[in-house]
Amino acid sequence: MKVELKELAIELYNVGAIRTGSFITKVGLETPIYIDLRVIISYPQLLLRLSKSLWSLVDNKDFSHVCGVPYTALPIATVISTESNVPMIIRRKEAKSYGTKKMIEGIFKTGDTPIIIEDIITSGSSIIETVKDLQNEGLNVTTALVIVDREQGGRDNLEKAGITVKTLFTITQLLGYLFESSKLSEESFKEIKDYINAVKAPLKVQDDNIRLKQTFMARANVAKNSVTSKLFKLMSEKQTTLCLAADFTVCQEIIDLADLAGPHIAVLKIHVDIIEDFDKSFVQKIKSISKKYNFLIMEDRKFADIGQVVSYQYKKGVYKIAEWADLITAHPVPGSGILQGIKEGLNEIAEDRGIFLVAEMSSEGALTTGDYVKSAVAMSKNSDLVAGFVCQKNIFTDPGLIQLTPGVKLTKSSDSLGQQYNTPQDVIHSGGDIIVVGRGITQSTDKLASILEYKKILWEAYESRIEDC
Ligand code: S5P
Repeated sequence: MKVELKELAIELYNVGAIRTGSFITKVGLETPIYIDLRVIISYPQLLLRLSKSLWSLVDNKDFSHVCGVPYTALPIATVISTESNVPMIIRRKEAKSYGTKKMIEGIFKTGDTPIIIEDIITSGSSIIETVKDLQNEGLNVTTALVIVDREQGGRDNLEKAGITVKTLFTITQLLGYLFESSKLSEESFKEIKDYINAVKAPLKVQDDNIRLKQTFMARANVAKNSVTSKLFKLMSEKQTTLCLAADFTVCQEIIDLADLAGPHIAVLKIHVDIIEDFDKSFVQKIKSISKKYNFLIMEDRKFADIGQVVSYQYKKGVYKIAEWADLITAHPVPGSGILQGIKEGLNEIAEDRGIFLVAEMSSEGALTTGDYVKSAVAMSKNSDLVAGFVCQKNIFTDPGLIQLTPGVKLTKSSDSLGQQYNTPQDVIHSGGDIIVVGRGITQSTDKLASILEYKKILWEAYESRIEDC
């Protein structure tokens, strides 16, 4: 085995899967060794040898499935599956946004016992996430096979989570083989060894649910943006997570609804550009109702242009949104310039303002999936104006940001133009903090009764979420 491992290490080095020098990692740290096993799909014989060696690490091969962790380990899992005739399942990187929304592809049943295949472990978090999703489907996971252990605490984290880890190489062994076969000079061998020793401190696995466990009051203290903080506090005081979408086209109807709903809502959300009789007095009236009942006003403008134009759209034109809307929505699609444009639009505004980035949409077939969602979350990191995200599920961890979720009615349903509705309980448990309800209330014959009903159901779901977690 040792000879085979040494040969494999050399081969991996020769094909460029292991490189030495100076590299910057995903999280911005400098590293003298870089391992990227994606390249092995270009070398079928190496892929086969690696897969066979990995599979030989388990004596008792009594597993129901092999489950590859996307993407690098998928071809390895496929080879193991075809060579050993053990069926395969795949855990998706994100749930499908259409159809079944399932996380696991392939055929399986409750009680099945898959083994996980992964290329590299650092903190072990991607295996832990995979295990959680498999367990949610009733599968029983005990073992993971890994090609390289970076020796940064992943093994311990996984063992604490009840997963036995078998690895083909530790990074120290890999390095040793390369040194023995003169692929590394003594100097770089030493440098990399020192680096490995220095970074051996175990990494903690991030708890993606931390935000869901905390109360709004606690989160008010960690919010970077002052409107967000104010919003958390008023939600807590008024015991409401309700954002009412007053999508009326006549000013008076919005004003009447705001007066009726004011004591029970956290946010009144409008689309000012659908109003047919807009004038400045509307803004004054709605502002005074919001002060009287302590709720915030959101203009759901969904800005989406280059920074320069957005700064005009925000502060100029007929509506002068920057002057009165506590909160606005913006699409991340133009890139971070949109946040700068909005900031520019606030040059002469003294009040605090916040932006909700539309990371996911509720409508059927929305293109807001995958990397787009991740980039939207990443974009918020450098802006103190971002109050949170408009999204459908738990896509971020920062407890100081707010998840605003639209597409809500008492029963799961849809409209004829692509809107999709989930229930209040479902959206709160999917991470929703503020919940947007529009026609569920505005089309009701007794609006006040509806407002109170949504408010109560949503608040109870929030209380059960913080208790459950
Ligand atoms: O993805 C989204 C984002 C938003 S802000 N889906 C949405 O429906 N919205 C808004 O929420 C939409 O613009 C509308 O004002 C409200 C939903 O209204 P409803 O009548 O369907 O509840």
